[in-house]
Amino acid sequence: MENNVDLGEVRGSGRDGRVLKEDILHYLSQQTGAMIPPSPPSPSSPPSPSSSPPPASPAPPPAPPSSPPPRPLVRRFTEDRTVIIKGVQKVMSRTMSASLSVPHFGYSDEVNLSRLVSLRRRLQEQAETRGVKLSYMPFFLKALSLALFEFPALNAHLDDRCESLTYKASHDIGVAMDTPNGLLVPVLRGIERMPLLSIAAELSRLQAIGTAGSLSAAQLSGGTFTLSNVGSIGGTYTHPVILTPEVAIGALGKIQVLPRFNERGEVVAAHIMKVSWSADHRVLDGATVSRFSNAWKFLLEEPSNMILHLA
Ligand code: CO6
Repeated sequence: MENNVDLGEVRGSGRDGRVLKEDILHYLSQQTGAMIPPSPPSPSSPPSPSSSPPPASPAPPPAPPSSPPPRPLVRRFTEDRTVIIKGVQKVMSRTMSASLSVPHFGYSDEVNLSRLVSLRRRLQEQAETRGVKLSYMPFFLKALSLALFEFPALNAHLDDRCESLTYKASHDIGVAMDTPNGLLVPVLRGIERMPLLSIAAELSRLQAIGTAGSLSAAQLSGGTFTLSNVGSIGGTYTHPVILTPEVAIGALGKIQVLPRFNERGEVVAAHIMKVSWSADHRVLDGATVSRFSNAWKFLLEEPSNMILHLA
């Protein structure tokens, strides 16, 4: 009653699902993000925030590195609300509904990025001295472009009636971005001609414009393939939706340190990322997408292989 808690919303851990005091403290800690001690204070001195200030307590210990960041306070609505679907959401609703009329198939694999992780660590400082933030995306994009050279059928546009497929010469890659205005997909144009640092700089530039909410219609259209790094937020496998008239899309999961066997059969800690491709089954088949995915994976698992492709 002191905290206006609806007991129906609290999961009881007592016998027959009874709600105990710990359950309420745990529930309150989830609502406020506050750290509540695991064991309740003695029953003779119940907390009474309204009548007396809480006793001074030592600062909570720092969270271990693996624990998720504290969740922001969520304001609960007490009444239904209806909002109008407009702006970016409206565009998303229209394009995604149209896209789902395309027969999609999914293909997934995992990529061992251990070598890429150490390579990026080595190159990061040099990139910074040139004023460029070098994340993993530029490597994913460069490898994508090299794999698309080998499999041009994935860098193509299909007309509405499925009568002609246009193999696009330029690799204009849409990158899904989580912005304050919602999901936007600006296009990095001609990445097949761009060195890694230029891709990194262009990505940061578009990210800044996207965050400011100033991407133009031209910057948001005309992609030939789309890549979504949703793993920078979380998740492993997903099922991305093709942005027509493109014929394929890739979504990347979170890079996780997981046990894997090395070539000597020993268990080692490896940086693993899952990738999920979706492709238009009217013009692409599983074997082609599998070979394309292998080519992309090969370049990322042994990034020195990309050197062979430098102009
Ligand atoms: N795993 C773990 N950590 C990651 C990953 C993955 N996959 N990717 C990036 N990061 C790290 C990255 O290294 C940065 O850490 P530091 O190096 O320590 O600084 C950090 O996450 C932040 O990276 P940042 O987002 O700033 O840069 P990045 O170039 O990797 O990504 C971006 C740029 C625009 C792609 C990204 O900011 C973004 O918006 N990602 C979300 C895209 C999105 O919303 N996709 C969903 C579209 S809908 O796909 C969809 C099918 C459905 C699920």
